[in-house]
Amino acid sequence: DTNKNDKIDLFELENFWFKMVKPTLLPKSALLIVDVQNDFIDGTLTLKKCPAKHNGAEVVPIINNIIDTVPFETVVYSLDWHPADHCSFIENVHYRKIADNSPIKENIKTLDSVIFEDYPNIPQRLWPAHCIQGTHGADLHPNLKRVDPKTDPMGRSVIYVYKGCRSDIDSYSAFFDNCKLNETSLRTDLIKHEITDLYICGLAADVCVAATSVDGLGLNYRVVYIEDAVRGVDLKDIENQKRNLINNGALLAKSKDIYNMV
Ligand code: VGL
Ligand code: ZN
Repeated sequence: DTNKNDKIDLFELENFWFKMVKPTLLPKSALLIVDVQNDFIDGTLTLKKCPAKHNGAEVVPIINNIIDTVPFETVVYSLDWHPADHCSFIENVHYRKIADNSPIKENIKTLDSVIFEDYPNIPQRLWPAHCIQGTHGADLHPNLKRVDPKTDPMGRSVIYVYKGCRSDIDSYSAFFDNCKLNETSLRTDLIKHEITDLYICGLAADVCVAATSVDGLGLNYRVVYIEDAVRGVDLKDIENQKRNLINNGALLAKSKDIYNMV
């Protein structure tokens, strides 16, 4: 009878949808949590002391709530991961020669930009020593939820990406160093999971979140910037970077709306 046929059709449609159509046609989304590390929250580069006076800890419950409620395909944790002699540390500025064309040559202060004489010959902003490999300051914030792919009820995969690991060049983006000479493992890992869409949040909005978003757009990912799940260094820079992202095709969203998008 027709009733039975309807049931069979529905079963087959469902199978067809989940096994064939969804994997080939529908986007796959990753949550990309940028640098939610102790040093940016209550450590050496605490955002509380930067011009915007933001409290980085505020993103932790917001991101945890996203993790708890939204069925992303993959969750990515990026980590700023510097050797102790890293070129971005104000403490190390005298280890390297300042170039003649450096915008600032003496009385160099934290947050100033300098050009060093040798490679890579681009302005390097100087920060207090932070996120030194293996230290407590480089750990993810203790309250940030770590998705475990073995036990995750939503079956999500997890990617960790480490950046800024070489002493002679900085890396704000989780994809490339600041000269775009070297690439991290991130793009390869996203390809493995067939990710098309990136939902980006974390620290700092106008530095690593912005750089990662711009590079994601450049690699043809669809990028959603989760406005209430970021905190940054400088209010003007945060606004300028946001505008730049919109001009480059990013979407802005609030965390409460993400559930309906993934
Ligand atoms: C960052 C400054 C220096 C960031 C990293 O994660 O936004 N900011 N290194
Ligand atoms: Zn850094």
